Amino acid sequence: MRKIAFGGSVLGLTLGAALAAGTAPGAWAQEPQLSKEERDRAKQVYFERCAGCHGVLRKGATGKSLEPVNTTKLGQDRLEKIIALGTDGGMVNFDDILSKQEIASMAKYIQTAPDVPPEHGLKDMLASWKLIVPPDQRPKQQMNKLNLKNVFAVTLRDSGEVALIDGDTKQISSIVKTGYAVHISRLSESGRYVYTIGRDGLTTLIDLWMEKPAVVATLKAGSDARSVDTSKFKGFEDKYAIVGTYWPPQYVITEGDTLKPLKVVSTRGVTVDGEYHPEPRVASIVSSHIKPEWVVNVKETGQILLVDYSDIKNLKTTTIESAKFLHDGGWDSSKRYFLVAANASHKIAVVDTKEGKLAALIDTKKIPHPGRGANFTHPKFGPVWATGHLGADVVTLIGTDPEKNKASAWKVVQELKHIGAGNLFVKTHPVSKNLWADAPQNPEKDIAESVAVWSLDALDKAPEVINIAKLAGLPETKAIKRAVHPEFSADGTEVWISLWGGKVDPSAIVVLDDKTRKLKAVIKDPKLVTPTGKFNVYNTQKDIY
Ligand code: DHE
Repeated sequence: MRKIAFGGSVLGLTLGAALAAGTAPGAWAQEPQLSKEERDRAKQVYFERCAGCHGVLRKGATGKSLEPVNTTKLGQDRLEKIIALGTDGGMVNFDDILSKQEIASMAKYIQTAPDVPPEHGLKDMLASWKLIVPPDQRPKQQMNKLNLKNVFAVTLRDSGEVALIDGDTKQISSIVKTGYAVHISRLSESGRYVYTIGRDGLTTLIDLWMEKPAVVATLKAGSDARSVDTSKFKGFEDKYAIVGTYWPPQYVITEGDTLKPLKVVSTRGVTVDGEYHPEPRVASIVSSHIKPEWVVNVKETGQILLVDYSDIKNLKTTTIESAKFLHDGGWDSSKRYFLVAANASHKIAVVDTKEGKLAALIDTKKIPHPGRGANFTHPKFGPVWATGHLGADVVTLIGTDPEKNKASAWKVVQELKHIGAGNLFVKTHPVSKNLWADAPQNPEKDIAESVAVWSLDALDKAPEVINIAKLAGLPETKAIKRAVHPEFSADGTEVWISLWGGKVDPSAIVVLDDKTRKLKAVIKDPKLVTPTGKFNVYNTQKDIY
């Protein structure tokens, strides 16, 4: 059975696929009954495992609709089987994570009306906001000896923490408590502050100038979130941050150095198909370097918002129609164009942020998943941006230079044969001659534990395949040690790759020399619990990828 798991939740082609197949009308003539305790537990499991793909209101996104009108047609037995065993459509099995009783409860729960979590407006945010160290009590200069440019903020997914690792010595300099199943970190324009977002909406501000970098403010921006960024345009450095939430569907603009919430904007509205959607979640957000603007990608509507933060009282927003469902993306090398995956449409949308217009909508192989993508100059086609795919075994190269390489611009110029489907992240660096791609969601252990490396000047040749788990020399465990998220050091000479095992299994970060592709270091520590994303301060600050 081919299964592509994503995020502990399922990559929704799952129950949805079965639903679309239209199985026999359900055994449940009326809503299944759950005790309060059973319902509370099921609600929690749904949030932790399912909502990411299927939506809080279960209207479907990357995963299809799980509304009772659909699920009751399948009936209890079939739902239990799907949840336990997964499907060929892409849903993972949950029989290794959930007990039989929990699976039965989940099957019942999704046949009942969805729970609607409370809204979370400015008043709630202000009540949750904690200013732990006010700006005037913070250091006036860097108080530690870290080479801040080369610090890595590492997501410790299942412990809800971020490890700050000194890239020069490979030592953990601090571990800070963040939100539940913490997702990404971004940097302020100055490189002083790290902003981290937890899946529970807890936003954490870390001051790297303190003797021991620590949390100086937190804000609960909602109950479900994935994205955060800062104001990077000249004159607005470190002034604002923006947090996008899945629930409630909205974004909040905050003060950059305190996280004090200033303005909340709903993203509820009409999809590119002209239909109202009650839960259009904020997916990726990037910050322009050429204008006082954020690019806010709204998943369910397929609308890309250019939010002008120069006057937040009179907020001006350009709404650009693209395709559903928007997920992750990054800048081209000129930082004028932003490329984002509309993953369920198998397309990449390109926004020209200088003109404030859609530049192109490009068809690709199944489920593009770029992370932020990778930029380099192709020997034949000029500047290109690369994306991998969850649903296909290729890395797609798209031309990004409409001025000097017009014939290649916004076209798929090459598809590199990858080691398998299930890629999440690709990466290169301006000084590197290599393109690195992972495949952590591939069902085959060997593939999921490996990365592929192409030489940029020999892209027609098969990539070198490196088994990262074997290199690390960790003890054998049942859980796959997914090799995930290549990230470069600030000088572009090293590639860091996480080995993401089970919560109680040993994990590690493996550091390779980019030029020789040989092992340089293995960072192991019992405190490194499920490391996934790694954000090098300088590369994240400057959007180098
Ligand atoms: Fe992510 C980025 C959403 C599962 C690791 N992830 C993003 C972004 C979004 C997103 C919207 C872009 C943020 C931005 O740029 O502003 N991710 C989701 C989900 O909805 C999903 C599918 C399911 C869920 O329930 O969360 C999901 N993501 C995962 C994982 O399971 C991963 C692999 C491991 C983990 O740590 O949870 C994971 N996502 C990441 C990483 C990035 C990311 C490392 C940042 C990539 C980068 O280089 O910028």
